[in-house]
Amino acid sequence: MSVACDVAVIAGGVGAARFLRALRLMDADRAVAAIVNTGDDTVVNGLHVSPDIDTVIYTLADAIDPERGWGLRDETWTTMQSHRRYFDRRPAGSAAPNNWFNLGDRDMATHLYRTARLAEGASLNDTTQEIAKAWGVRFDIVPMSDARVETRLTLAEEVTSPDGHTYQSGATISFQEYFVRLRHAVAIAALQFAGADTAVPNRLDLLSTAGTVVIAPSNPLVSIGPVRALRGVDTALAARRDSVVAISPIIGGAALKGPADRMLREMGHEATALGVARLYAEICGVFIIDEIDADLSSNIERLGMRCIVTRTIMKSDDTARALAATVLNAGSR
Ligand code: FO1
Repeated sequence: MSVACDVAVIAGGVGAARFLRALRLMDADRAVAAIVNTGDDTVVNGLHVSPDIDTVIYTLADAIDPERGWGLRDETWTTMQSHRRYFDRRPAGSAAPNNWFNLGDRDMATHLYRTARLAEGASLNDTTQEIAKAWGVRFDIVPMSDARVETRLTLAEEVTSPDGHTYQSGATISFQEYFVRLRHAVAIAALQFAGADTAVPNRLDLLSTAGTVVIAPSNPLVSIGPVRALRGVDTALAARRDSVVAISPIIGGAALKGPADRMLREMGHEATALGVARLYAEICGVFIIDEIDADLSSNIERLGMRCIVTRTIMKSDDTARALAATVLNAGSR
């Protein structure tokens, strides 16, 4: 069944979740769909974890831990602590509970539910709808595909993780090994989205029928990149380029959170709003940058994009609402 929406947001984790919350603050009745990256998904302790989906749902439910930006507020960690008894008993290479990816006691209920539903044959999309509704979220939260697409990173150097595991230069690892186990403190040489060439995107129709498409202020390479790698996504965006609005996740040459700036440089791009605009020029007609980057505006317009300069750091609810209003005004067709 296809239901049109006013706004479709291509989303990663924290930055996208905050922007979606801004849309909700502005107008809770607007029909909004978020197409969310699942390249970060992982199996931990046998449980299917979808970090970006859960960050979006928990944020929209006002249940997210605001400091960490992931997991639940007022969380407890009893199960995690109880795993410690077994850590030293695991044979090498065992996938039994690790001591570097933290699952809170309450958060775990979400992963148990998702894992059980997937095991009985439900799709990731249906399961996500059920979880979102259970948290009272009215926006349509859509995993980018029901098929497994795995973001993998090739290391540019040898590195030892804080828990003592050494990875050789040239090793290819999962996103969570890079992000959590290695705390993204290692240079990367290559990126791939395994499975993206055959995975069927969910709700591709939204990208054509939505009044406005927004590319959220998320990492352009590992949050937006996996969605764009799916067949038909870039073509659908390019066909309605003038009403696709992107918000730069790079402000003053740095990412607000996470390794996007370093990663851009390592992958041969400029770590500025202009560098991100270049990555989006074919698929996006309006590019929103922060006031601090106003001097980049004319170079961005030379790429054939309309550039809007405004406050993009959603420090207060008022700034968040104002950003959402600017984005929607700019992208309505
Ligand atoms: N991020 C961390 O830095 N450390 C963790 O132990 C961790 C656990 C975790 C559990 C569930 C979940 O939904 C997210 C979690 N994250 C953790 C965040 C997450 O891995 C990353 O922020 C995203 O993948 C990046 O978008």
